[in-house]
Amino acid sequence: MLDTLIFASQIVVPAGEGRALRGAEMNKLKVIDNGAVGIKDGKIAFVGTREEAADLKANETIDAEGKLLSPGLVDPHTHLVFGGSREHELALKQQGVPYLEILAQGGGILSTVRATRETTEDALFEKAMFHLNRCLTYGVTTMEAKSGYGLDKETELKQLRVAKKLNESHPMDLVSTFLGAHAIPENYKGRPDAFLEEMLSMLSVISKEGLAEFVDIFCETGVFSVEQSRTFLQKAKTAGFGVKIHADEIDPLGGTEMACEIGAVSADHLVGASKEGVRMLGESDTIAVLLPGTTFYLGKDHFAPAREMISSGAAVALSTDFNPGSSPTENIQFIMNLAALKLKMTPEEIWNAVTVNAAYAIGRGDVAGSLIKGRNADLVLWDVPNYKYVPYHYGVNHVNRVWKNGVLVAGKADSHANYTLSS
Ligand code: IZC
Ligand code: ZN
Repeated sequence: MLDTLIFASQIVVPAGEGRALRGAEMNKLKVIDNGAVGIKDGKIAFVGTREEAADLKANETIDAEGKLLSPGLVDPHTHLVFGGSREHELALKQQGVPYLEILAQGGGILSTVRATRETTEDALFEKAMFHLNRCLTYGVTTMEAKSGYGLDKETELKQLRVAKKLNESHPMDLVSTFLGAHAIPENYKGRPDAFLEEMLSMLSVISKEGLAEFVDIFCETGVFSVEQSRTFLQKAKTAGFGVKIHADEIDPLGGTEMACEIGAVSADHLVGASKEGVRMLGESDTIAVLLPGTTFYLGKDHFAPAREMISSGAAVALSTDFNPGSSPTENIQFIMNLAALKLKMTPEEIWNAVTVNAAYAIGRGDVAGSLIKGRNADLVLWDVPNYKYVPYHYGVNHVNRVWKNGVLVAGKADSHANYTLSS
């Protein structure tokens, strides 16, 4: 006897074969028309067609005729825990002041650092919880959360502890990344190497308290150079962490190549990745995490070369980059729209990029991002007739209901339950 059996007009079943999908594989997406998914004890217990499910019995049966069912989405790059907000910077942006100039003047990331230092752990927890709930309503059931708004030991640990507590108390699975190397704080101005040493000295306590799995760095003009980033990440790797990098987001410094050379789990942004960087991505296991929402919000016309990356054989994932400065949005569906319009990715590539590949980008490919018997029953029911519809109809939330580990966590059992979009 199953706990729940859900019938839907179409089911998205990304392959989860033990690694991320790369190159031309990304354009293949298994879908089951008129399918069914069974849940037992919080795990996927059945995936197949309506006919194959005919004899199955369940305590609860949901007939979602006209709707799409998919795995819970995975958002692999967010700056979830922060104090304050930066709406005052929008006017500066409109006047043409560049992102890195705002940072150089002590604003941007440093403005959020001041606010985060001033916010209590409890208040940070409540604020992040608010955003986390919103992410869930957009269909995300697993996501990454970075620190990086402390830039001192006390506040970095405060952020990481908030993420840990959220992971323990919220249905979302949160994967934690230490981004102490996010900017150079005022008291270390002109002494980036000394600051990086200070952040490295935190790794033992982070490791001991289980506060992060990954270490990340912002490799950018005026922040950390490629060589500083390489040394820093290599030390983090030696200390047992998986490593990630904010690379070639604004200026093309060559962080993409370095990420491939040191075996980073992911290299993120990559807007300015060189031809050589793109070629190397195609030959390495480093996953390219693209964040078109950030490029859009920074008002740039040039987006990451996703097509070249996929042609070179790279594995591409997509993410919101949710943060209070360069990408204030929890809406991963809008990122799917931008991936279609600005990165020219196909609907199949986009679905693989927000499920299986995003899961591998944060070390969760074995439990999330696919619909395979035995995996976590993380599911999204969509008010759309087919998978191509989500990247197409933009700016709204298409989610009807979300299940995490088999439990309904967003949407209501009766919300739009009988509503189907007529074709
Ligand atoms: O707060 O501006 N790029 N870090 C690197 C960010 C964007 C987040 C922010
Ligand atoms: Zn980021």
